[in-house]
Amino acid sequence: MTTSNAALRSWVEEVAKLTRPEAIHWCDGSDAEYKSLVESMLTSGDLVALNQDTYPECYLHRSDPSDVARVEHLTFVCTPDKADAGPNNNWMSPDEAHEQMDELYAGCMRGRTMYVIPYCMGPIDSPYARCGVELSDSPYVAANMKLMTRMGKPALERIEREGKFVRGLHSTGELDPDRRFIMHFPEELLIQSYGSGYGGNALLGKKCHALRIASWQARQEGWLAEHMLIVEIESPEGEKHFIAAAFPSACGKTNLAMLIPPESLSGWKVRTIGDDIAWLHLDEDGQLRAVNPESGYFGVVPGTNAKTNRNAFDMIRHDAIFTNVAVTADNEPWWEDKGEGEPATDWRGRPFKADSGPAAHPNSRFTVSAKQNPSYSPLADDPKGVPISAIVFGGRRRELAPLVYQARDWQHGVLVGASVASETTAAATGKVGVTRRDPMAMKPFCGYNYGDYWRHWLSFAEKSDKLPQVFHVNWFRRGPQGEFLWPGFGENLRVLRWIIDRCEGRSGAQETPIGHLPRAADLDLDGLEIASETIEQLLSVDPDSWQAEFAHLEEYLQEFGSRVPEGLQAELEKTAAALRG
Ligand code: GTP
Ligand code: SPV
Ligand code: MN
Repeated sequence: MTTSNAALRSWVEEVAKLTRPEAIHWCDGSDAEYKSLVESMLTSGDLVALNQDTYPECYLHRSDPSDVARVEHLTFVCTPDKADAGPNNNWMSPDEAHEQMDELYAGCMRGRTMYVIPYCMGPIDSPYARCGVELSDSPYVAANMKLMTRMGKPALERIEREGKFVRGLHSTGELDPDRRFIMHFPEELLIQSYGSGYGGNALLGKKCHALRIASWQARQEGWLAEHMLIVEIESPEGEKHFIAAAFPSACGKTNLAMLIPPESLSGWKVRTIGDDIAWLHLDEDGQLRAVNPESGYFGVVPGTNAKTNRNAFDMIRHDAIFTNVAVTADNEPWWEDKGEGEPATDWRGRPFKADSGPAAHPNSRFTVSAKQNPSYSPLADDPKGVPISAIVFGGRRRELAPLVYQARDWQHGVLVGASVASETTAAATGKVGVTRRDPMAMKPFCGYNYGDYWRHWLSFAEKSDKLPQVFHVNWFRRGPQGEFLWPGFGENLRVLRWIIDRCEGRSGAQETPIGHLPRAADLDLDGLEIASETIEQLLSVDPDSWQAEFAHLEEYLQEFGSRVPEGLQAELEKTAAALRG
């Protein structure tokens, strides 16, 4: 196979000359092709078959133990001017990065097959969708891209029609952490990744293209590329709302997008549009609309069980790739908080020992097609996207941030987004549980200077008077014993309900310096067993702690110097003054 697009043809030739693959395979995205990729990985040992009676077409991939998460310290944005990447990114000059990468790529695919993987991010016939081509020597990448994106022939045909695509070059290399880099060249619409086979480092359509490169393009073109789930909520009366929510990695997006209503709210219906990324555009009426560029999920496995997320639990019972989970004596996948079975072998394939850490890696993942989700919304394929009523930011904060609050207006909402901070998780290498600033949950993914990004966010107020309401949530407040104060998961619908009612002007709130908070009476807590003191605690704002938080935020914003927009600074000063009373 080849293509009528000359730029693609010559790029493939040029890369092959540099990397010297033994064979080149153009992916057509067919089911037969997926099957043969799986077969070849079963032969090579890249995949292990799980119990085919209880988990049909499910496979396990054990990655190199040094290669289990995103590597933020090895991820770079390579712009000619360092200030354009901003203090929020690692930077290298494009010349230096190219030289370094060319050296790594030289001959790196010898004896291997290079897969040419054309993909489309977004519904294939959507004006908002964008295409890319990933060249990779990993069959695991090719198989995952089939599950996660609209991959193959239709994508290539769109590229041939439009002539435009983002280029992504990936090689697994030696999996040596000292020879590992994830490079972005936004001005060349180019991504180069070497030395890792893990999700966000290697599946280049996802974080590299749909967030880092796309956020750069979105700023130039007047839209937003965000680390957001998109969820559809239908009331018992048939009223529909769509909410987009940005939480940092492993902070609850997949779970919220697949929520199952608690019994007392059983007339409500919740459907998933997306679980990780949203591309947001204003339509001709000034309505913000969202598409999910992906068509599959690369989700956190630990914690998934019949009570927390029944939809996901059922979804990963067939046709799924598991990465770095444990295995039971019956050859079923196993993970912490699965709620059934017990591990025989840990994620590294060693006999499980209770005293040598968790059986499944804390960042073990599943890959499945979105079509397998019992709560899948067909609107995920709507080329127009869905109209967004509310934007919700959130983080993992054991203290301080209340269960929910609402921003006063768009400008304040941008400050609320910019003030997101969260405890780090196993999704990226490094220490877990350290609170860090993570504006809009985009710290690892914003492909340009955060100062310019906040300015771009603020500019939407000039373009529309119908922007969504903005909120902040925190499902992760803890009590003295480290227990979660809020039950979370399905019960989060109670908070979404208040959010929707606020958008419709139907529910009450109290004004505080940080924004509008519900009183306990404003939340539907019917059928929920929770002490009233706990609710009070979840809905309290402590001025002293918030003053300290704002001092910290102000210090953080200073890192961005004159790139911080005046509107954001003014909003910060307004809240800080209100907190001082
Ligand atoms: P990425 O895929 O890394 O972007 O993560 P995500 O934001 O989609 O996170 P996900 O929904 O996979 O949740 C991560 C972890 O948080 C899982 O172990 C969940 O079980 C847990 N979690 C999700 N929602 C809640 C909640 O409402 N309360 C509590 N306590 N834990 C939650
Ligand atoms: C995240 O880390 O936010 C993920 C997983 O969604 S990855 O694809 O590795 O980025
Ligand atoms: Mn994510």
